[in-house]
Amino acid sequence: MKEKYIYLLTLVSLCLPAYSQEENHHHHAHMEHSSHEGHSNHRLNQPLNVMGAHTHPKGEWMFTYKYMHMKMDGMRRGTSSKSSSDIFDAGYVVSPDDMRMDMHMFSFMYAPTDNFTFMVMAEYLNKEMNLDVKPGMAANMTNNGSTRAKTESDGWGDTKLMGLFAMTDHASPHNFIIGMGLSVPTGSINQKDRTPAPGGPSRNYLPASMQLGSGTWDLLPSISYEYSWTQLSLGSQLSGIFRPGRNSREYSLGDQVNLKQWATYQLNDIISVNAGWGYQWQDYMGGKQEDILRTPPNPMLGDRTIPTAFSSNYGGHTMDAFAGIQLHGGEGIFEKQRLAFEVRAPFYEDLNGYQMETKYTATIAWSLEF
Ligand SMILES: [Cu+2]
Repeated sequence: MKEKYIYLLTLVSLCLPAYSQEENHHHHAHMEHSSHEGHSNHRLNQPLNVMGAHTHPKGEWMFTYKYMHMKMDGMRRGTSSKSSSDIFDAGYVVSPDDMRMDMHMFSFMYAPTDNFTFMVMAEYLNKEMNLDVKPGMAANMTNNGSTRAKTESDGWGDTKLMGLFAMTDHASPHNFIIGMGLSVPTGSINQKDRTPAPGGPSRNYLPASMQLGSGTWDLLPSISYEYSWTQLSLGSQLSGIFRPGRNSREYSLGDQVNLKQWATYQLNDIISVNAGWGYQWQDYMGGKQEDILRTPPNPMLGDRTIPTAFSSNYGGHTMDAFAGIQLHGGEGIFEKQRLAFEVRAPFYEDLNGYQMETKYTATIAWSLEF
């Protein structure tokens, strides 16, 4: 536990010097910048996966709809890929094979003052996971002889509330924001579907990775800094998810620390492009998932049911890269709108225990600002 907070502090201290150094140039850059009309657009250029790194001037509001598709395929242990038969050899009876998640996110931002912006976010999720069942006796005893199974869940996820404090002026090329958020457990952790089970498939609780929410009240602190020139902006954000306590099913998803760095470039009045990278650390799952079968009905089949049932198969280190393109409204009725696309894929995954590999995430978003 102590180790991870030291880790967090180190990341914070890496981010801060960048801010204090920039401060020296503040007045000069500000003079140059205030004459440039397009500047206020910059805060809408940010990559779609970066949240809470911009605020609005007093009285302004913004609505965003995002659609996200994520694909996971195959298993991994640490940094090496594993096949389903590797998972069976490790003693498991069932192995996840591939998974997809589709997410509809609705967010609303409003700025009662120049220094404070409030944000509410809701999400609707649909998840599907395909499973491989160990052939032979295991498939016969738990899955009517079939080596394939499919599970699905859908519904509303957790709702996030966020307060964003702008530490710099809106006309300034500096954009320094401190965010404090809360994730309200509105998402279900009681989703069930037909799974392989003793005596044949039956309706059972799905593992945490197939549930819609965390089940815990989570704290979402963040600190973001971005510097904008006329066309180019460079930003970085450190954020975390901290989950005190356990949920009603006696587990808690691992705490998370995220570091993201990005560059955006405004090509003309309409088009901007962005690219960046992120590092994510997530702790092991806390506690144990109650009501999930961990031991196969017959010891002859194997020692363990499925990797997702075990807390030690959650968490790890991931680094990913992302790139996006955004279309801004230009003039007329589209002036206050934005259409954005983004793709994101990991280039490094060091996962705890046995887990699915993430392949890519694609996002499309539409925003309206008033
Ligand atoms: Cu906004």
